Amino acid sequence: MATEDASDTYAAAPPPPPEVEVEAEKQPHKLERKWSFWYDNQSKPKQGAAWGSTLRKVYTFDTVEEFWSLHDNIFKPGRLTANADFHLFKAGIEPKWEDPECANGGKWTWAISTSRKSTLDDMWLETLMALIGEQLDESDEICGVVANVRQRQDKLSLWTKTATNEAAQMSIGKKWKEILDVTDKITYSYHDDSRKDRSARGRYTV
Ligand code: MGP
Repeated sequence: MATEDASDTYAAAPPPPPEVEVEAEKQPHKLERKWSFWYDNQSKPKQGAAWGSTLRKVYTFDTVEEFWSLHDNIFKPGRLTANADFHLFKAGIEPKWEDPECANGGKWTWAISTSRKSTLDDMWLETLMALIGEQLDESDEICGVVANVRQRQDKLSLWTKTATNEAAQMSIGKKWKEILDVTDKITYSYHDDSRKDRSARGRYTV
């Protein structure tokens, strides 16, 4: 009897007016935080130009709709020829060793062993979705992700904040490998080491 009463009440409730429903659909879906997309085209470097002189911040966004619009229009690194970088970083953090949030950090790097550009695009997208969806437990540790388009080998790097926090970095590295669904070894290097020696060895491996 109680059930019948409840369903009667439900059936008697008036449906929301159609204009209210349409308004709700129009609301953009907010992300947990703002992200900035950066682009660096190094295909025609000027003689003697300092590193970073071609790095540009392109767009900052904080909704799912903006993310997909960017993805559909410009977010595909595999479309580029060579010597260009795509970056997606938390808004307020510059994709440079010199940024205070990155200065004591480092990066996990996955060197892509296939020349299929679709692999770079797919893994870039998987990583972006994991970042904006806050899928990594240590999300405070994350600075952003970089896609390096190179003639010899494309790379993806996940930049984090505190290189010496081995436990956090290992956890991030393992999770990122799960997201990428790869068995290749990936290596974590300190920015501080890279600054001193371009071919410095990595510190952690998963
Ligand atoms: P890289 O692009 O991180 O290394 O740095 P990679 O990918 O091994 O080299 P590539 O030839 O495939 O591009 C390459 C060089 O760029 C470094 O040795 C630095 O001279 C310079 N560089 C790179 N980063 C990320 C920075 C940075 O954040 N700040 C400064 N000042 N220089 C950088």
